[in-house]
Amino acid sequence: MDAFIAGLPKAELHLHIEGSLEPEQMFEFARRNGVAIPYDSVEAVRAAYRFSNLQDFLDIYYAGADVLRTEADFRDLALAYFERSAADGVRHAEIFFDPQTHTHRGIAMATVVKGLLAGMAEAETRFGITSQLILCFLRHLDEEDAFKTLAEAEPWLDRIAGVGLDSSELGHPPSKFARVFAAAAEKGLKRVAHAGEEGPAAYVHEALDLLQVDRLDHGNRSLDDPALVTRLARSGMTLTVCPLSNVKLCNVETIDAHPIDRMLELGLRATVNSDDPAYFGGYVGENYRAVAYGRGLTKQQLATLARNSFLGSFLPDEAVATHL
Ligand code: ES4
Ligand code: ZN
Repeated sequence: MDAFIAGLPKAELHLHIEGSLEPEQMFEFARRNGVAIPYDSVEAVRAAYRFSNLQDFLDIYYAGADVLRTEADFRDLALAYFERSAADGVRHAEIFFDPQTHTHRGIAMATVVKGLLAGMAEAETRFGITSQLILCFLRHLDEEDAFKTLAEAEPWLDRIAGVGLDSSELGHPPSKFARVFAAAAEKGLKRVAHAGEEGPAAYVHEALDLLQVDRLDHGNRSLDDPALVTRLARSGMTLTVCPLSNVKLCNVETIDAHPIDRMLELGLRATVNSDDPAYFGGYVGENYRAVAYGRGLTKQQLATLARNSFLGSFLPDEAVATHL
């Protein structure tokens, strides 16, 4: 089964590059940048990764990102992610980055984007893995800050595939960003949003109706609303599901109770992704293995999940066809 999973060509559609910062790399970047970190050892960092909800995790994740200072840091971070993912059979990745996490501490948009683009180019040459960038707005910040971020990204928009929405979901509904997403659409950008991770099915409706999303990140809570499930299935909407993340953030009790196969049975175009692999216990291969064993998935179901990842990607149809 492990060999079958590793051999499946996959796309990863839900990955926060800042969430791929491994503790070892955190120490390395801290040392080379002269930044202090509140941990004595790699083991102490890993021990701190126990979360009871999304906010618990976000507090630690934003603190960890403080070691990222230079273009080289962002390049090395991305390259390490692509190397691990390529080993898991990932052929294409559409990666999120959170510019506001960096611009708010004085790191320029150019530093972040140039570093990530350099890592992406090098990964394509070295590992044959293609990739695209998705700029995420932090939803706990206001609309004005999101507009400012979109303006700062203007010089790079021809190299950014789309915009997304992440961070603290409860209390920050998609409606708060309807105008920013409309502006992004006018610039020809794709749109995705985290919705129905901790928030209610109503937030998924808003993401569809007010943000006009091309893809839904998580979307688990859609299962509470049968009419919404029918709508998502009929429209062929892709859900970027993150099994180990769901368990770590206590949105699903155990991996054995994960609804990934129920989603497939309901006709939803579900995919398997790692979200924040350094924090949640594994890269995309580990997520496939977790649901394969936890839910007893068949090879056919696993192949459907992998196929869905290309169908739901932002690759042009001709490129999708080469992966199927
Ligand atoms: C995130 Cl798991 C998750 N949810 C929302 N926002 C995020 N940013 C990074 N990981
Ligand atoms: Zn996420």
